[in-house]
Parts: sequence; C-alpha cells; structure tokens
Amino acid sequence: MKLYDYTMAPSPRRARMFLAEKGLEPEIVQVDLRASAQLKPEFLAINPQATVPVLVLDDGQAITENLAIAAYLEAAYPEPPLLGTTPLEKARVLQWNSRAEFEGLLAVAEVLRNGHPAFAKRAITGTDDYEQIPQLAERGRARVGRFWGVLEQRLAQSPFVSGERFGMADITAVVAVDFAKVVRLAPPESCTSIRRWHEAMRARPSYGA
Ligand SMILES: N[C@@H](CCC(=O)N[C@@H](CS)C(=O)NCC(=O)O)C(=O)O
Repeated sequence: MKLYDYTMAPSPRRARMFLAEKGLEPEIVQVDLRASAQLKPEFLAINPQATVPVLVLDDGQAITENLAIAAYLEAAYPEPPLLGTTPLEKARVLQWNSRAEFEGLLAVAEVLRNGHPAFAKRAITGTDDYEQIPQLAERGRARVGRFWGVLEQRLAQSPFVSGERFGMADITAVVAVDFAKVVRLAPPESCTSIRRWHEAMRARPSYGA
C-alpha cells in the first residue's frame, strides 16, 4: 500500500493515525501542497479531486476520502476495531466522526482558507480557484467556539468521543483540535474534559504518526 500524504495537512494526518492504530506502515509519498503539487497532471491522474490523502492499494486501486479509506482498512484489517463493533457503536462512531469533521475540522478550515494569504484564490480545494470570503473566516471562528462546547459536553459524558472505546471519531476530533492551533484557536481552559481526553490522545503512539 502507498499513502499520498502531506505531513503538515490535517486530512492526511487522519489517515496516518488510522493506519498507525491498525499497525500498518504503507509507503509514504509526499505531495507538496505548498508547491501546488496536487494540481500537477501526475497527481491529478491519481486523484482528479486534487486532494490528499489517497491510499493506493498494491493492485493500483486508489481510494480517496478519509471515510472511504477508513472503511476499506477496517474491512481488510478488522483489528483493532476503529469503526465500532455493535450496530449502535458503529452508528455512534459515524455520528461523532461526522460532527467532528463538519463542526470542527471544516470550521477551522473555513477560518484558515478564507483568512490566510497563503490560500488567496484557494478558498476551496480542487482544480478550480475560489476567492476568499473574509466573512466566512469570521463565521468559522464562531463555529469553532461552538464546537468546543459540543466536544466538552460530550467528553464530560464518555471517555472517548464516540463512547467507551477509542475510534475514528477521536482521530478526527483530535486532528481538529490540533489544526485549530494554526489559526490560534484552542479550547478554553475551562474545558477540563477536552484536556483530559487530549492528554490521553497524546499518549497514544498514533498521535505522532
Ligand atoms: N474530504 C477529504 C478532504 C481532503 C482534503 O481537503 N485535503 C486537503 C489537505 S487537508 C488537500 O488535499 N488540500 C489541497 C489543496 O489545498 O488544494 C478527506 O477527508 O480525505
């Protein structure tokens, strides 16, 4: 297996952490997003959406999108389970993974891509250019603040984001929390449950993947 990656970007970090939790070590190919390598014909031939991560299997099949990569890996390498085992656990993992992605990760991305000069005309991923909308950066900040409340409340009820067991939702949420530092946002000091959980995440070997 081969993972098309970019060390500094949050989305491929999710895939790296998932792979590490499964004990898998694919060949890593860096796609230098700062140098717009994702827009070069060689990479577009692998992923026409111009995004990383991409997992390429030994037979050449390419899988894009974190959720699809996770679904493949979970089916091919069931241990340890990261997408739940019982019907309800599986639902809770996807429920909280979606919330961490849409309310956390994408809110931070909204701030960064609409506010940082490095993303001028690159407010949305893909081959088309989109202008930044500064109001979206402002709105994103408010959304991130709301997400801290959601996450704190959830982690006050359960040790992990989707319940009693570590899983994909923890990966997405911890990547969102760490990504927020890039736009100088962090959960307030009062979020003691997030702090307790984040320390547990940091202690896992996959955290540094
Ligand atoms: N929904 C995709 C999102 C992938 C994504 O947005 N990747 C970003 C890096 S975090 C990217 O490739 N950006 C390319 C660009 O900025 O043009 C997934 O979860 O895999």
